[in-house]
Amino acid sequence: MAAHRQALLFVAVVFAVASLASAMEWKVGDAGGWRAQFNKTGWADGKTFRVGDTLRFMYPKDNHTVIQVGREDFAACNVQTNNKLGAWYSGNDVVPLDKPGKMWFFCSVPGHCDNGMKLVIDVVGTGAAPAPAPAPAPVEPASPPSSAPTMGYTVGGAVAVAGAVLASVLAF
Ligand SMILES: *[C@@H]1O[C@H](CO)[C@@H](O)[C@H](O)[C@H]1NC(C)=O
Ligand SMILES: *[C@@H]1O[C@H](CO)[C@@H](O)[C@H](O)[C@H]1NC(C)=O
Ligand SMILES: [Cu+2]
Repeated sequence: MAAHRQALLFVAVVFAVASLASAMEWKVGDAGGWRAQFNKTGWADGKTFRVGDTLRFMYPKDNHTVIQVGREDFAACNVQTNNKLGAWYSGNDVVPLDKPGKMWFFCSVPGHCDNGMKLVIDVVGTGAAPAPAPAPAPVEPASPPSSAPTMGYTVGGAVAVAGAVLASVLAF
C-alpha cells in the first residue's frame, strides 16, 4: 500500500511540475479551426494564455489569412493596414506568444473581419503573479543576488502545488 501511494505521489508531482513548466499549444477554434464569424465562438473566453505558449491557426489556405495588428486597426477592421505586426497564410500557422500583453488578429479577406473573423487574446507572463509589494529597505547588509525571480517563482509554484498534491494524496 505504501509503495502504491508513493507511486501515485510521484506521478502527481511529475504532473504538477510539468503543468507549470511546459508550454501549451492552443488550437484556435478547436476542431472548427479559424473560421468565419470567429468572434461568435467565444473561444478565448476563460483561457489563460501564457508567454511561451503558441497559437495554431488551421484553415483552408485559399479562404482565410491570419494578420496580427494593433488595437486601432483591429477595432476598425483595417485590413489594408501597413502596420501589420505579423501575417500568416499557410493554413497551418503557429504563432508564438513571446511577450505579455494583448494580441489582436483578424482575417484580411475582404468582409471577413467586418463579419467578426477576429480574435483578441491577453497573454500573461509565466509567473502570472500579482505585482510584488515594494521590498522594504534592507536592514542587514544585502545578501548575494539570487537566481532570476521568474524562475524562482515557477519553481516555488511547483513546490507549492506538489505540496498540495502530497496533502491530498496522503488524505485518502
Ligand atoms: C473556400 O473558398 C472557395 C472559393 O471561394 C469555396 O469554393 C470553398 O467552398 C471554400 N472552402 C471552405 C472549406 O470554406
Ligand atoms: C462579432 O463581430 C460582429 C462584427 O464586428 C459584431 O456585429 C458582433 O456583435 C460580434 N459578436 C460578438 C459575440 O462579439
Ligand atoms: Cu477569412
